[in-house]
Amino acid sequence: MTTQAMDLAPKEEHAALEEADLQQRFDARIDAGDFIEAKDWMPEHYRKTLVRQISQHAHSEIVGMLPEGHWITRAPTLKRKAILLAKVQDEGGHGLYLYAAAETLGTSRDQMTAALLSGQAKYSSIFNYPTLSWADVGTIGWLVDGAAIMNQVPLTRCSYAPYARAMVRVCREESFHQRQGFESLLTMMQQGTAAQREMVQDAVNRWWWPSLMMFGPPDAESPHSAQSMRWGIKRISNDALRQKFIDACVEQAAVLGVSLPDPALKWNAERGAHDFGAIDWSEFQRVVAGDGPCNRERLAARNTAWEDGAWVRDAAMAHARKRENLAPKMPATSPPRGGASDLGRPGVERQEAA
Ligand code: FAQ
Repeated sequence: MTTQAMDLAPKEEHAALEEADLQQRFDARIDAGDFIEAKDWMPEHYRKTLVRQISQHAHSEIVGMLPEGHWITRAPTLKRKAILLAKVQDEGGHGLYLYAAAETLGTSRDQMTAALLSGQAKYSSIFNYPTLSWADVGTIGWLVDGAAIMNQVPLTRCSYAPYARAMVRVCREESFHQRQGFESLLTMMQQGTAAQREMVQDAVNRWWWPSLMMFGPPDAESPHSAQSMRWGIKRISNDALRQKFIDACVEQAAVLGVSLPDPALKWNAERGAHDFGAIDWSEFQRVVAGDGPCNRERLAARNTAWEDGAWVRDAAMAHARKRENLAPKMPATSPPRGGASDLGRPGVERQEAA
């Protein structure tokens, strides 16, 4: 061993001991059900897992605006249009809270946006299906928002506090989204024509199976579940949430007067839950891999929106620069603040805004 290596060895040993101590304390906090804040020490794998899940979630909210957005100019009444506008706007807001939560972990919104626009990032498979009729809007509210709530309520107790806090508000709004969808379908089923009732049934037939896929692969094939459950990021497994969702929907479908497109769906008294048919996981894999009915269309729409918004970002950056030049010069104690941080091109670092 060289003299230099001998000098380094105790330092490395010390760092390793310190890391082990931090890891032990982190594990103890997780075991005690404590929340972890952004400033707290956390293992790198925990941080990466959160960025992966939260950014995918944020992208889902943003891409999720597209299928319903298509119907804003086609809504049948002023009331339905106002509700739909508010809902789509809420989804945009959810995306922003979630990007902000992911940013607390050290990944910039520009990096996340770049990953989405290049097709590298995942977002929920459900938003790669088309909205063919007005009944699809109500069905998305009922089933897609319903599945989202089922999955997201446990996330309000997620061990990472900024994500958990964001989810509290998101869930309140998703609850309104689910109710408006159910009420829209109920109106069509109870007061509509035979053609409208058929339209609802057709929409439910098309959205049922993709909604079940929203919960992710079966537990036995989910690579991340075990570790995420250990860390208290996920509180309930993919399969358990899927089952809860199915059980809730059976009762709601009966109230609506629609059937669910699964001949194997049957109450199992022994299990105290419904049995259901096989999910086509090959379809799920295809959609997640980019080959669903609308993947290309969705990505193209997001890229066009990004390009069309360039002038807004440029104008906001120019405004921020102007304000900075006008502001009385203060000794710099912290980096300059102001909306400009989120306004650069994806992948371009922030110095531009300063
Ligand atoms: N689609 O090992 P797991 C909404 C990926 S928001 C695409 O089980 P994990 C609101 C997964 O990412 C809907 N990919 O992974 C709304 C992973 O890929 P990776 C979104 C999926 O993370 C309503 C791989 O498969 N909600 O609807 C899907 O432990 C109406 C292995 O899977 C959330 O994101 C899928 N369905 O569990 C907006 C909630 N499922 O990273 C507009 C938060 C799995 O290895 C209109 N996220 N994958 O490349 C979660 O709870 C979890 O991330 C899961 C997946 C449960 C989605």
